[in-house]
Amino acid sequence: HGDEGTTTGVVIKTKPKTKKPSMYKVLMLNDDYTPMEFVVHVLERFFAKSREEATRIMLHVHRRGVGLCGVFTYEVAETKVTQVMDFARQHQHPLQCTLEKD
Ligand code: NFA
Repeated sequence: HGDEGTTTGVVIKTKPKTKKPSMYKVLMLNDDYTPMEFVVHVLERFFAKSREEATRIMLHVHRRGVGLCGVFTYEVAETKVTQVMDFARQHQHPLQCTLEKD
């Protein structure tokens, strides 16, 4: 006789090894001293924003207290924060930037 039955077996499901990286928001905080034009320059220089978009974000931070500069992987976000803080300090402005898990 041939095989009368149906082959059975346990299906082993494996996970794909790659996974999407956690993303982090870079936020900018308002203060009373940093000039508006300096903030616009920072957004253009470090976040590749157009003049229009940079102005929109700056005014949002000015009016609401905090605003989103961009969302990046951890290493990129940390680098942006460091670059902005160093640049602001070099120009003696108290501008603050922070990172927050998305
Ligand atoms: N509030 C600042 C001012 O009136 C402008 C500012 C905007 C500072 C956004 C920091 C962030 N000069």
